[in-house]
Amino acid sequence: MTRPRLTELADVSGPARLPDYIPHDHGVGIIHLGVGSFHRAHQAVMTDDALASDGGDWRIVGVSLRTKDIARDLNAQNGLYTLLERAATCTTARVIAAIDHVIAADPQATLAALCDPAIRIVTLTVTEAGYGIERDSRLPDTGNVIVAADLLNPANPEGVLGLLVAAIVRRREAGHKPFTVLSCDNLPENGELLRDGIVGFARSIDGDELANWIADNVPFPCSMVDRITPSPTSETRVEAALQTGCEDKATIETEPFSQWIIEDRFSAGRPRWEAGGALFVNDVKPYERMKLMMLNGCHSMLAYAGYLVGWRFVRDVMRDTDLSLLVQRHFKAASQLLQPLPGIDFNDYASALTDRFANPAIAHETYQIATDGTQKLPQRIFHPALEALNTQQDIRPFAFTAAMWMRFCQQRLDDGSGYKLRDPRSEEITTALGSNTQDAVDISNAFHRLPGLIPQKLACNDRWRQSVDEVLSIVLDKGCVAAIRIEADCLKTLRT
Ligand code: CS2
Repeated sequence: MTRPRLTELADVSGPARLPDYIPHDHGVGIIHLGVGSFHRAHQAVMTDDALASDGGDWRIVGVSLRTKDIARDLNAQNGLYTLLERAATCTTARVIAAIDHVIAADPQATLAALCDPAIRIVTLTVTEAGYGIERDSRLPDTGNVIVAADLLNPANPEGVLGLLVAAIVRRREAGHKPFTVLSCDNLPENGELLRDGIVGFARSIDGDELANWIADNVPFPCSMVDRITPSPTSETRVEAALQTGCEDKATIETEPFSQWIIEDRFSAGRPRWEAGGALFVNDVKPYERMKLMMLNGCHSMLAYAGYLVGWRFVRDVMRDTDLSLLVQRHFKAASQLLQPLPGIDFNDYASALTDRFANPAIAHETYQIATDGTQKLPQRIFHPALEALNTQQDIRPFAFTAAMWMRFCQQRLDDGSGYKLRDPRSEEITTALGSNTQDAVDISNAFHRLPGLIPQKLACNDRWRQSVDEVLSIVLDKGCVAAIRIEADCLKTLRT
């Protein structure tokens, strides 16, 4: 049966819920860099709720910095798409109309849009690797090809830092109010990190005056975002067609849970995102630490270990009795590093995470989470491990994750089948590993020597090194299944 393409709300004929507002009655006010599935399952949805409840000119201009596919699919649908929310027992659908249009891999058009005085907020989900900021110095990463090119030619930027600085400069010259820059990526102190990168970029191209002006005039609130969003599949499209009666090439699926915690510092207003459940606080850091260390840290652990023993989805890992014990161990170790947070019980948080990870309707691939380990593990595993060492807490769950990641970087399963390491530093890792495939200490040394990755104090600590090397040698000698069994058995013995 041929169905019409989803292009107008009037096309929808199924049970999907429609927006409670008329999209074209609202102008744009936000530019979002990185219109992937996560943005469409999270911020765009809360913006849709805010438009419905409070109106305002807050529709979103999406920017896809590198690829053209999402822009092509969404623009062909006037920005409309179906959001499927998959709970364990039922799936519901709604059509989202918050996105006005998407700019596809076009830096000049992006810069022009960023300079539009109607734009009052710039939000970002460009992944941990997409910022081009060196984590230790918090300065622009001159080893990043795009950042280096933008520093040489700041009038024609292509990367995040270059585009934002050029837009801030042009708006200032034109007498337009600065926009607020709101990072929505899983990075610690994401707003402050981005501010430091931007200010550093401005100082490099134009000296202290511009850098100080930005620091004084452009707000960079931090935010914590949370919604588990697997990559859409052909089944997502089939379900969207049932729910809308339309063909939807931009549909996505996600879990029912959604959380956004934001510092309320905006230069020129904001949508009333509270209508979609956003929480505004003075300081996001404690929430961010909780989420990065408990949810994301545990995700990385179960993704590497799970993938290595053949579990394709997170929900499969949660049914593995040994791994599910290690999941609980990780939650506990991470939560012991957190300061109490009023209104939040970390045991309840862990148990809610357990249910979310186990959701049978969510097909979240371990391989998806295993991507970009060098960008994710510092905040999820290495810095927490250092904190655990400094406070005499349990380091083993972090060492176990590090060892599993190192084994994953070898790009082969125990049965010899291969897969691709998706990481911006994959070539460096492969070179560092060389032909060594069996000596745990040598392999661990190679990883610990990678510049700017594992904090020096951790890399030099004997307890940490022994723990990582021990797990890695068991994994290499006995195989991944056995290593996980041994780890879980030790835990059971400790408990009895
Ligand atoms: C995951 C996150 O891919 C990953 O690394 O840990 O994308 C995670 O699903 C989200 O942060 C959940 O909010």
